[in-house]
Amino acid sequence: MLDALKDELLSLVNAAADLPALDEVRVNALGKKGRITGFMKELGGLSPDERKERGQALNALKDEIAAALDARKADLSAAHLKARLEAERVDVTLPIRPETEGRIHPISQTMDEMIAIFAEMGFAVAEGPDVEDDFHNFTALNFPVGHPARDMHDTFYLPDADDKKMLLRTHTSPVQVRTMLNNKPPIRIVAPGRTYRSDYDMTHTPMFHQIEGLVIDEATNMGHLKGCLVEFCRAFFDVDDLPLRFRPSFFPFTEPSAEVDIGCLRKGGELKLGNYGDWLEILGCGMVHPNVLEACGIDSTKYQGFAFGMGVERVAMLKYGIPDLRTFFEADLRWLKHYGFVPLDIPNIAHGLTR
Ligand code: 2NL
Repeated sequence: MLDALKDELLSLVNAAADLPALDEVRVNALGKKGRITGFMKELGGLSPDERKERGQALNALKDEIAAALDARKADLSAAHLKARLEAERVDVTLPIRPETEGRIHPISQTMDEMIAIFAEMGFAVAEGPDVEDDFHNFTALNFPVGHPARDMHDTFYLPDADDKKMLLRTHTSPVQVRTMLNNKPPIRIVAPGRTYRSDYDMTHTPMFHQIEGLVIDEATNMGHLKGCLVEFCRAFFDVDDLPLRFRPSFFPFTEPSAEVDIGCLRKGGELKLGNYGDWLEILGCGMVHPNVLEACGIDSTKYQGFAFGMGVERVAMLKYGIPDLRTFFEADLRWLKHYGFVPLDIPNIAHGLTR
């Protein structure tokens, strides 16, 4: 009779299609009101000899059913896991889905493109605080105290700290000052970042972006400066024969100083870059003034170098045909969708700056 029960229970165990069904079989066989448990309860009414024989048989049956339940449970669990792994399978090597909504702001994209070009030339990226003091923003850069050039910068002044005049940096030059104070030449860095001037009209916003570059070594000269900027402009604007014109200019922190124009053609409200005889100013540069080197702890009898600076908004507008400066900072989603860049379209000289 126990053999019939055993066969029945074993076939129920093997027929259980999933873990809940299997648990039901377990409860019906071995639970408090289970069938084997029921027979166990009847042992008390048997004679000692019968009880011994019957008890051993029931225990053997119980162990066999428990083992079958465990084995079936292991099989069902493995099958369940396998099914989940199949159903939830992801191919991590697939490219990103094309329907992503976010965009990279044209300013970020433009700065990344510029950094990619200078990085290829061996420049490191340097950063510094937006809140600066008068020494790093002006004094070290050869702006004499009380000099009108300080007023020309329309500086945002902040409450003084520790007797230091504090301000929002008016250019990224203080980053280079800090780099010179903390490092020995040779130095080859670019400093991209936010800058601030109290000015707001068609062509000025109180916050804007600059990228500046600095190269210092024992024999760095104006030929290196020219070569560097010609290579940069041709790579950035993707015009192989783009002509550059260096015009004498003035900055307190460089001597000699120059402004750089690139060749262009203005026709019917459109602008084309190339060798067409017309010129457009895009950046300023020069040889670092000896006073600046000395203020930054560099021996100006042993070292010399060049520096340059340009406005990121201006070149972004030029390269991507964005007509209005103020739209950069309006956070208009429709504008960003139109002028923004797809994430992961990371500027890289080898793959092209934009694809
Ligand atoms: C411009 C012109 C320029 C620099 C920036 C610089 C920095 C140090 C020393 C010397 Cl620490 N020069 N920077 C030099 C020449 C021009 O910027 O038109 N910027 C938008």
